[in-house]
Amino acid sequence: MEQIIQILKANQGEYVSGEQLAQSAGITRAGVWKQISRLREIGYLIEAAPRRGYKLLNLTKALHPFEIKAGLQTKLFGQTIDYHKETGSTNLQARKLAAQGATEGTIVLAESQTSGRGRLGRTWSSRPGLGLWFSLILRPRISTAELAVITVLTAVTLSRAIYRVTGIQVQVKWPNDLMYHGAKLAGILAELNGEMDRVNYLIIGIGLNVNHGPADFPLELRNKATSLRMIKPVDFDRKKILQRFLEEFEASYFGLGQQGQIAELIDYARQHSATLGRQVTINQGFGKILTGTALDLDWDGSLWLKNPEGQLIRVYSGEIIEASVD
Ligand code: BT5
Repeated sequence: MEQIIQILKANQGEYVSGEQLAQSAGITRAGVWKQISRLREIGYLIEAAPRRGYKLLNLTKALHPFEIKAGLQTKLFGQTIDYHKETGSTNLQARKLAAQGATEGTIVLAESQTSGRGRLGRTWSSRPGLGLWFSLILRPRISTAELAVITVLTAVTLSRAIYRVTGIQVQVKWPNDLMYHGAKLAGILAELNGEMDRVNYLIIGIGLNVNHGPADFPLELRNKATSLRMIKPVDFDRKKILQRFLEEFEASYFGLGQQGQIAELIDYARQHSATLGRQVTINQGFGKILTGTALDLDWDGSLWLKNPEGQLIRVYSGEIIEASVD
């Protein structure tokens, strides 16, 4: 199928005969017809005319692995893609693949999730074709104490990719949401398999709302969620955002050991923070609630909070349940 679409793409807008396609792909003409039907199912607009052959009129908007891999400038990330038109949760599927030995950099990608997951058992709304719903398999050679940096790295590289493709500058809400003027644009779900001092694998799940209109969100999210298209009225190419993210992510991830790399990521998160300088309430689970002013991010991604008694507290995990609005 890949070969057929490549030939049609190289001749987009022109007819290519069935004979020529069959010869180039080393299959029969009936085989060509079958593949054309499959490509149409995926969403490519292909015209067929007797005696003239096939003409590609329009590319698919679907996130087909060979569309993603074409032109992707990475060594590892996204070079293996497990693609689903629909799945329960890409994080669950990625965990399954990682447990079976999938290599680092493998991604699981879906057009739609029927039970997309957030943190703490919450759900993630993942409407078909409108967003990027995917999970990365990582096998970082660091201790579990250092993992918070990878969440920062994910949020920062996703923000950068969004900026480079769309020109939209988003804010990073500690520890792992991307926001635009108080509305949630993207969420990150990191799930670990390992022991205290060793990581077997880490799954980083990312949900980014791309081409939603307000009515595409469930009612309860309508004043809390946003999409790139709601920020800037453009039909964005999800493939480009994903490719750019994979490139940014890979460069930063492999640069983690280099001096200055982490500081640079933390600096970006500081500069584009939706949290710092604000009065916040943080739920750490098990009934532990902290309040105070968010002062700064430390080198490992932890948050410095000044509580009402004036004490400085370093917070390693939790989630902000309230934040004052400017
Ligand atoms: C997160 O959880 O923000 C992490 C979301 C990660 C989703 C990705 S999609 C690919 C991968 N596979 C999965 O199954 N999951 C990951 P949390 O901080 O718990 O936020 C969840 C809350 O965000 C929900 O309770 C809603 O209030 C809100 N929410 C749900 N869907 C949303 C959406 N599409 N956009 C904005 N907010 C949403």
